[in-house]
Amino acid sequence: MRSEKSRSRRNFLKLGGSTALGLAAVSSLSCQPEKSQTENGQSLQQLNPIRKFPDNFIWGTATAAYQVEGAVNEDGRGVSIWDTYSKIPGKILNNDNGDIACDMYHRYKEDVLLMKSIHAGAYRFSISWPRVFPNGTGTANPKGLDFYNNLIDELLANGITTYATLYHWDLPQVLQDKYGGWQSKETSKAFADYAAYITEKISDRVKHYFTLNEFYSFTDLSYERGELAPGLKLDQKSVAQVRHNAVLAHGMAVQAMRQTTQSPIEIGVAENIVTAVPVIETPENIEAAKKATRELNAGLLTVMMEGKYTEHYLKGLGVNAPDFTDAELKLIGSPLDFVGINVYLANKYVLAATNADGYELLSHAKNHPTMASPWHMVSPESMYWAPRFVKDLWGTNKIYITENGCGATDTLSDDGKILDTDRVMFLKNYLAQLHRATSEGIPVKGYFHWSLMDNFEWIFGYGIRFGLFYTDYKTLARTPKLSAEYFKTIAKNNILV
Ligand code: GBH
Repeated sequence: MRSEKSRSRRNFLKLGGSTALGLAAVSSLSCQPEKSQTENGQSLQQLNPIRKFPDNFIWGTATAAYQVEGAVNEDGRGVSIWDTYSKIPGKILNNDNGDIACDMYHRYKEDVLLMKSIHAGAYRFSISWPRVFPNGTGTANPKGLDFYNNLIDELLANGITTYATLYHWDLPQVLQDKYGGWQSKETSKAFADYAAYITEKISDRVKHYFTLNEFYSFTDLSYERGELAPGLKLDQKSVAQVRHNAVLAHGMAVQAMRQTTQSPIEIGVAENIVTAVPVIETPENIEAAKKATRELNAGLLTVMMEGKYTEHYLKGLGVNAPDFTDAELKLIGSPLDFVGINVYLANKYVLAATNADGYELLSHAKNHPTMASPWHMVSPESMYWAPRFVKDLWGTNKIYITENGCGATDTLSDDGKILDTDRVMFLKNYLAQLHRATSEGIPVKGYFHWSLMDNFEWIFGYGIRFGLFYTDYKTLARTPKLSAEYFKTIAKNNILV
């Protein structure tokens, strides 16, 4: 423990030694860089008043339980489908798994200080369902909850607002074995019970909740394409049912949480919205892209916002449409307090068309640039159009960007720095579009960077890094990257730089 600490401190010193990179990663070293930052901050505000974000805009970071916690066999945690899946040879790059990950389970106090050092005012973390309910349902494991209680207390003591995600893909294995996971409404019910339990226990301190994260990933990619846990390749009808059971879980949870909360809370979703972007911003193309965005999300975000499936969606599925009732649709459309969207890219570019749909979807050109993840098309405009269409389509008055960031194979320079100019470039461009949105009055209230630190990147294992902090997976030391300094400058001054 002690040697870990001094190791990370040494790394910090290397980076912090230069005034330009004066990051206060460790509180005891914070005095000097803080001062120059404040002066710097004032001049920034004077120079660029027009670049300010709205007052009280929230700058936070995000992680997910299986990707950072490690400690998979501790304190009574049950097995999740990701424990199982990551152990199947060949599924994960280098056969990596989340057994240790960033070991945040033991290092959360240090990590809260990292957040503080970059002026992150909020933290979006996920709760591991099998830590709290090792068997998915039934008797809770108090030690599992203790970890989150401690984390929450530590965050609040450091002035960091807590945003809890209840499901970030780590389904209890028991529910997969017993019910086929999301193939059954039993899993939806179990999720609602688990969610109700969590709000009952932590709503005295946690006021913001996201039900489930990125439906498409844990439905289609997991049950149809077999790319993510549990790695199934089911038929269309079964997958449509999986999607339906997932949004049903969301709706049931919203209702259940409102019943058990101890005090007023805000509930939303954290969805990887499929974003259609007008390739040329004419009124016709904008209208077409808005229409396309509604249809491209029909089975997930759209039904959660509207409480009904679009005709286009049901027609497209035909006999493969899911089984559902009106009462279920009503639950699925339960009113939310905000909408969270993960924004990484423009999934499609759009032109207006005279066909029946009214739009034409363009795929990315062959040489469209990507970041290190092969799926990650560089498309900063998505950061404007995604929240704009959420507002225009559904009249949402509170939106959070629950994730944005990019992967890289960051390497350390000889003197121990991580000068991730690629990530800084990425952020500058995306945040400029976010600023465009807020300055037009699109009600984005906060931004959570994915991720606080490098972590287990699902099938890419530890091979692709998304952090503002570099994780040394041998020593588990965390070192701020150049992008951490960039984030800090923005978060501290609430201004686009
Ligand atoms: C998020 O997914 C996740 O919430 C987070 O856990 C993850 O670490 C982070 O982003 C970075 O990946 O079939 O070609 O589309 C981002 C959106 C959607 C990206 C599914 C990967 C699969 C590849 N993800 N996509 S593809």
